[in-house]
Amino acid sequence: MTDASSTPAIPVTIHRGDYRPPEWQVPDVALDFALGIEETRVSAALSVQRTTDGPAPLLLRGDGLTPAAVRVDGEVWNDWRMDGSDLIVDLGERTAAVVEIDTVVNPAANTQLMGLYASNDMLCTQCEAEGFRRITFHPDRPDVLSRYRVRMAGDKTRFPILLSNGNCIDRGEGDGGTHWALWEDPWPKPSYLFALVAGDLVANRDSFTTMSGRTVELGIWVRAGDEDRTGHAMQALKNSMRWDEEVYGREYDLDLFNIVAVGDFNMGAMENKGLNIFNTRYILADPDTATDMDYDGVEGVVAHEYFHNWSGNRVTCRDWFQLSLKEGFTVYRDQCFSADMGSAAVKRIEDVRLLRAAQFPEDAGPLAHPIRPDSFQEISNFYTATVYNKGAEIIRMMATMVGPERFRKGTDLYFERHDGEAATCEDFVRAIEDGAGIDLQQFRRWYEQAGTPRLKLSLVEEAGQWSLDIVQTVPPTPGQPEKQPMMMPLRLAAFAMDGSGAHLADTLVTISGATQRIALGRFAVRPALSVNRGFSAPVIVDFARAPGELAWLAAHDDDPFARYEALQQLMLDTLVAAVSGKDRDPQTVIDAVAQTLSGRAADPAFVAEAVLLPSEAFIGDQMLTVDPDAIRRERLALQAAIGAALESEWRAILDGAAPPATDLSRGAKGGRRLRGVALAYLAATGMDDAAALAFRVFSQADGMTERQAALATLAHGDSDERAHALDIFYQRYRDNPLVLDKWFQVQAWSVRPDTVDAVRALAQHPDFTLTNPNRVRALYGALTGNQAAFHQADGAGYRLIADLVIALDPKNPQTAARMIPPLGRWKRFDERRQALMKAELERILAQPGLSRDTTEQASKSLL
Ligand code: 0A1
Ligand code: ZN
Repeated sequence: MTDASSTPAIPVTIHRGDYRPPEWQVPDVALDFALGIEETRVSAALSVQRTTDGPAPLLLRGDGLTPAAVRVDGEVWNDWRMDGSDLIVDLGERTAAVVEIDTVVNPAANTQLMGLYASNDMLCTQCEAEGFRRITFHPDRPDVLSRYRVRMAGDKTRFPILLSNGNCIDRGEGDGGTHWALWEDPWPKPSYLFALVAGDLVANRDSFTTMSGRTVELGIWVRAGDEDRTGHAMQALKNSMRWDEEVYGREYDLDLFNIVAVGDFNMGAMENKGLNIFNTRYILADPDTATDMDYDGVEGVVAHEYFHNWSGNRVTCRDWFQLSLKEGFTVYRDQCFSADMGSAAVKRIEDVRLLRAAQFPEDAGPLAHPIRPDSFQEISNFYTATVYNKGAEIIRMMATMVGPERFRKGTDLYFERHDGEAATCEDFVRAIEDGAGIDLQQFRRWYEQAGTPRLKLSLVEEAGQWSLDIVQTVPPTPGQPEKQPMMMPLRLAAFAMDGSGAHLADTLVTISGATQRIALGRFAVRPALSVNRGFSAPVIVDFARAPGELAWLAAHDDDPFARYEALQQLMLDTLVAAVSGKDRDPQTVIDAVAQTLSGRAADPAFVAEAVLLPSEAFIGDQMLTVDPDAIRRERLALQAAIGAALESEWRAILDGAAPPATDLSRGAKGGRRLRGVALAYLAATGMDDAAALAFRVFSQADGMTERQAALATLAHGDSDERAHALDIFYQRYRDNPLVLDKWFQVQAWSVRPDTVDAVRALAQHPDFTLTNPNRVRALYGALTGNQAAFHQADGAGYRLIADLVIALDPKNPQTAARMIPPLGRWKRFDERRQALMKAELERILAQPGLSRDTTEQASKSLL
C-alpha cells in the first residue's frame, strides 16, 4: 500500500480531444458519515457496472485520502493499488460489484475549502469541480451519474441540523448523545452535485406551489441571529421558481429545496441538488448592512443557482471542457431574470460593464481561452469570466438571432433530448439548430476561437445612399495564431441629425464575413449610426465618430443602451485624447452629462449609470501602452471638471431627501445610486465643504447604500472626516464579517497615493485573515482592481500581491491562483513595469511545492 501522494510537481495537461466514456458506471452510491469537526469517518458503498466488453480496472479518483479498508461484495479485497493519489481496484471478470471503501478526513484541517470542511463550527461540502474525491474514492467525473443515499450521524448538540440532497426519509437517536438522518435523492446526479451540511442552524421556512400544483418546502439555513436577513433571498427564490416555469416551462422536481449560507466559501454559491450552499454574502441582506448592489447580487445568485436545477443538474456536463454548457446558459438565464425583475436597460449596462472589465482583458491576455477550452491543468482555473460571461453572450446571440419563440423551441428540445444526461456544448447548439430552425455551422466558431472580435466600421456614400462597411478581425490568442470570421447578430439604426426625420429603424443583421457592406438608406448628410445596440454581439467596435455625433446619440437614440454607449464613448475619446497629451475640451462631455441629467426624474438608475466615467482599467484597454498615472490624473481631472461645471445639479440631487433605505423599489434604488454619483462628482472638485458634505451623508444615512457610498468618497481624500467615518464604521460593524469586508475594501479602492502602504498595513490588522476568501478578496482583490495603486511605479503593488499568493497558496490554492491574472497583463505596460511584473511571477513560480492551480496560472501568465 502506498501513501496518498500530494500534487505532482509537473502538472499534467488534460486535453478535450482525449475524452473517453467511463469504463464503469456507478448507478448507486451509499454514504455513511460519522461526523466530527476534526475527524469524520466515511464509509462509501459504490455499486459499479462495467460498460466495456472485456475486463477493465476500476479507477477511483482520490485526493489526499488513504483507503482504511476495501471490500468487494462484502468480502475484504486485496486486489487494489494506489496510482499516485488514485485508487485502482481490479475486479477481474466481474461486470458488476459493490465496492466498499472506508476513509477518514479532517474537516478542520481543510483550508482549501474543497471537499468536506469546517466553517464556523459547522460542517459543509464543496464538490465542484473535483472535491468529491477529497471525501471518498470515486470516478468523480460528471458523466458518472448515481442515485445517492446518505446516512449521517453526529453529536446532537454540535450538529442539531443534518442536511443532504433530496428528501430526508428517516431520522433517529444514537448512542452517546448522537443522532442521525437518512437522506435519499431520487435524481441521478454526478458527484460534483453531492452536498452535506451539519451544524447549529436556523431556517427561514416558506413554501412554493409549482405550476402542476405540487408543494415544495423551502428552507434558508443560517446561523441563529441571521434569519431576519434572509427575506430577500427567499423572495428571490420564489420569484426564480415562478420565472423558470413561465419563461422556460421548467418546474422544480423535489419536495424540498434547501439553501445553506456559509461564511467561508471560495466562490459565490453552489447548485448542489436540492441543497444549494451559498457564500453568506449572497444570502444575507438587510437595509442596514447591505447596499442595493448587494441586494441585486443576492437576487441574481439565488436565481443562478436555482436555474442550475435544469441547466446543470437535470442536464449536466459530459466533461469539464463543457463547463460553459451549464454556466454560460445559466448566466444568460439569470441575466434575463434580473432584467425582468428590475430595469432591463440598467441590467444590460451592468452586464456589459462586467464583461468589459473582466472578460475582455482575459481574452486579450496570456490566459485567453475559448468558452469551451481545449486543455487545462487545473479545472478550477477555468471558472472564468470567459466561460461564464462570454459564454452567456454566446447564448444571448443565438436567442437574438432566432427571437424568443424560436429560442424557446430550441431550449425545449434541448431539455427534452438531454434530460438525465451528461451533455456537450455541441448538443446544445444542435438542439437550437433543430428546435429554432437556424444554421449555426459557422456560429460554432464562438466555441472554438478565443479573443474578442473587432469590427472596424466606416460609412460610405454613393449618390445619397449610405452604407456601412464592416471589416471583422479576430486577434491571435495563445495557441491560436490564425482566426476565422465569426457569425453574429448586429442590431443597428441610423438617424439624420438635420431634423429631417430620415431614419433607419432598429434593424437586425447577421454578419458572418471578414468584410461586409450593409445598406442604410437615403440620407441627405452623413447619418448618426447607432450600432451594436443592446450590445447584440460581444465585440469591440472601432468606429471614429465626431464628438457632436456621439453627443447627439447620447441625447436622441431611442435605445437606452445605445444612449449609454454613446456617452461612454464620448467620455472615453475625451479621456484617451487627454492621456495621450492631446488637448481635448471637456465641454462636449459636460454638456452631454447635463443633458442626460435633465432626464433623471424619469429613470434615475439609468442616468446614474450613464453619467459615470469609464473605469481607469477600461481607459487603459484603449491604449497601446497603459499609463496608469496619466489615466488616474486625467480621469480625476475630468471628474472634477464635470463636478464643478454642474455643481448646482449635483447639489440639487443631494439636497432632496434620500429615499428610505427600506424602499427597494426601482425608483428608490435609482435615486440612491444617483446621489452616490453626485457626491463623488462634488468631492472630486476638492471644494471646501466636500468632506463635510460626504460626512453628513455618511452620518445621516439610514442604510448601507448611502453609508458605503459616502464612506468610499471620504476614503479617497485625507480629511479628518475620513478617519472619523472609518472609525465609526469599524466600531459599529466590527462583529459583522460581511460589513467589515466593506471597511477593508473601501480603503483598498482609494485613489490616495499611499493606498499600497495602507493595504500592507491592513493585512496586519487583527481582523484580517487569510483563511476567509471574502476577506482576502475585499482587501487584495480591491487592490488589483485599483489600477493606479496596483501598478504603482516602484512595483510595491505587484510585490504585495505576489507575497499574498505565496502565503495563501499552501492554504487555499484556488483563491491564491485567482489573484494571479492581474500580474499576467504585463504586456500592456511599459518596460519597467513589465520587468517588475514578470519578476514577481517568476518569484511565485520559484516557490517549492506550489499548487497545480497557481503553477498553471503563473506559468501561463509569463508566456
Ligand atoms: N457552479 C457554481 C460555481 C462554483 C464552482 C466551483 C466551486 O468550488 C469552490 C464553487 C462554486 C456556480 O456557477 O454558481
Ligand atoms: Zn453557475
